[in-house]
Amino acid sequence: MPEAALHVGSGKVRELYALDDDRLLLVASDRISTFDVVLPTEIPDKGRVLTGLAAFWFARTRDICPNHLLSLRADGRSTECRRLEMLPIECVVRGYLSGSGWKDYSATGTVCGHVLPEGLSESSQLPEPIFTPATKAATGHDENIDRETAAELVGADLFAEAERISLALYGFAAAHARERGIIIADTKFEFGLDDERRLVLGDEALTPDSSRFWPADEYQPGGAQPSFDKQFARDYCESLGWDKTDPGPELPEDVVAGTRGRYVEAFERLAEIDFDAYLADPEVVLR
Ligand code: PZK
Repeated sequence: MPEAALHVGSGKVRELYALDDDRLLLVASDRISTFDVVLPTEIPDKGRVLTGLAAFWFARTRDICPNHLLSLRADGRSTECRRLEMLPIECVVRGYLSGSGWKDYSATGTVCGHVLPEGLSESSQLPEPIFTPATKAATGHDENIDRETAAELVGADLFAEAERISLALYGFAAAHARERGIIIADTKFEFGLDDERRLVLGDEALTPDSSRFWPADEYQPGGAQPSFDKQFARDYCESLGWDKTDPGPELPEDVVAGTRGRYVEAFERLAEIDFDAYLADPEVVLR
């Protein structure tokens, strides 16, 4: 655990500490959530996979956008990062219709003000990726907002830049992943401003916790898609008839092992680095 660092925040599965005035430590735990509930059983190394994958993307997208990464700690799950002034919007990009995007399209034919073609199905690929900002709602459930509302929240210039950069990041990562058998259906970016008011990518980006990863070889639009990483855990939870309220069920060891294997597989396919090499020296993802 971090020495002499003040705890400044908790996510469902991550913790945030202040190292000093300018630097934060983001620590990814091995906790997993399904159906919005954090389960009592951890997935060994899940936090290391997510930390390593996010650092891999940060290293490879520096030309598209600067990011908050300062260094990776030897534990493989902790990222030292620049403290930013975070924007009050979530920058979501969708290449496929799923989740709230599918829900909104089904009801209105639009998502965040984007008028979409008629006749799309659940999980359909969109004609082109769309930027669908959301607010960080206090309930924990983000709320989709239209472009005008988002532009009022951050200003028209920053909105336009966040949209352009988000679409560029998604386009790069989705193409890279698709060539390696993974569909990144959608993803959420969080940006902040540095002391010179430049837009900087923060948080954890392009991981299975901040995105929907689907196995490309099983892709079949017209219904929900299996999750690349969480499907074993979801199927097990569904098989119990659990009502999806807290507390969730303990996972048996075969489900834990299978789930861990899927996280490691996503890391190895995308980064093209052995996960054992990452554990031995996390900085391999930055080279
Ligand atoms: C920041 N969060 C969300 C993430 C949590 C909470 N570079 C930054 N500068 C300032 N603030 C943040 C970041 C980042 N990243 C991120 N909240 C504030 C969050 C993880 C765990 F508890």
